[in-house]
Amino acid sequence: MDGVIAPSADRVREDLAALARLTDSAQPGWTRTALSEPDVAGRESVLARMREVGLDARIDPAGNVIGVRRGARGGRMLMTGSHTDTVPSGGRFDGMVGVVGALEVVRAFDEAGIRLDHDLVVVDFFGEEPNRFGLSCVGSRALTGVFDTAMLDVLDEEGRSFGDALAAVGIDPATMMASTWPWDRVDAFIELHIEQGPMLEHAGTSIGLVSSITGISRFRALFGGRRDHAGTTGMDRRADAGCAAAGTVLAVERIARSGPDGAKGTTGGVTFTPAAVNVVTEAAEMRGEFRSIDDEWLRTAEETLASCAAEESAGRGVTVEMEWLPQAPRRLDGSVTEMCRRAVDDLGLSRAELFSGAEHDAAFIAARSPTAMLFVPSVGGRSHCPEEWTELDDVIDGIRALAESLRRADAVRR
Ligand code: HGY
Ligand code: MN
Ligand code: MN
Repeated sequence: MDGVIAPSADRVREDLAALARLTDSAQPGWTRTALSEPDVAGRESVLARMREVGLDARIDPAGNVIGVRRGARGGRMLMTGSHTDTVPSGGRFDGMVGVVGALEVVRAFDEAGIRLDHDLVVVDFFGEEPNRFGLSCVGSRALTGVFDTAMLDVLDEEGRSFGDALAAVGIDPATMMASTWPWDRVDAFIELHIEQGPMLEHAGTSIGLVSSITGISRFRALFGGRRDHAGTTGMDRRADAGCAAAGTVLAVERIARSGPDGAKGTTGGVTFTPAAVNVVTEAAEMRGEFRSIDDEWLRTAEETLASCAAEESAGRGVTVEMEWLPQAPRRLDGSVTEMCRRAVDDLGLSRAELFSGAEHDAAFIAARSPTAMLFVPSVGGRSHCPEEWTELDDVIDGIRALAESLRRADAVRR
């Protein structure tokens, strides 16, 4: 079956292109990082598009853009959407496909004369990617009531607090938590997203059904040494914070390589102070993460890294402090995923089941309401880079699968 809706490839192409134009042109690729001007413009443009397609739309106190298509019965809700912020120099599809896809589902439902019983809620979640303060999924954390207000005091490299950075883009940190959603009225959340890995393309498969979303343990390590002259201080008299950090970077790689299948470890940033070629490094800051769907392994990896960092530091007379921000792996809902599976089969699309090594707002929503995710293939498995690409036909198949899945979820009476 072709499905009863007919998404328009032209509209989807134009919506993706319109978002792609809102980028920080000083950087290569596509850059619309949370808290930046292009991100504000991006969310404003999504708000305008939501209104154009007839949604009752607003930006909530946590910066999420939320649009509602009223259902025939009301009261109960189905939710879909994703995010439109990007990593620095990222691509044009990560997150955008789920937001643009949701808007196209609304237009296609209207054209097909489909009115759901449920209210259909479309969300562009604020700040999904880790921001410069190290916090991701800000909007979905606030909507699900788990935003940690201690984060508001975290400082960026210029000494500005996250709370002030939010206020500068019109988000009042004092009222952010007022965004909490009535999750007991949401019967299903379904997020359409690009795979960001190679599996669907290798298998020649159209749709991925996501079983679980990875857990993540993010950390910040601060190494404290002593500033000295690089030419006159003997190698045995130094407290070089940079060397302790470098040893810890390699430990992250070693620990992840010896982890279970799918385990990952990455150091995403290291800064040395002073950054001067002829001064022994006094302080080093390192940020990184481990990922796995095995929560127990994540705890072990945290402990192992902490003892490696302590060892690298102690031998050099350096101090080390580590802060962890753990996020548990999340299994998605079996019955909503089953509805998606049937929808995909009825559409005659091929499918595979896989876990997500990428983080998603869906992991937070899944703690509150039944949640499923649909993936579409990423060319070459590339993502978080300018080369990130998904063929338009694959995006359209994903939109058809999303629409059919929502119709099935709508048919379940509560
Ligand atoms: O970092 C991630 O996994 C995601 O793409 N936000
Ligand atoms: Mn991403
Ligand atoms: Mn994403």
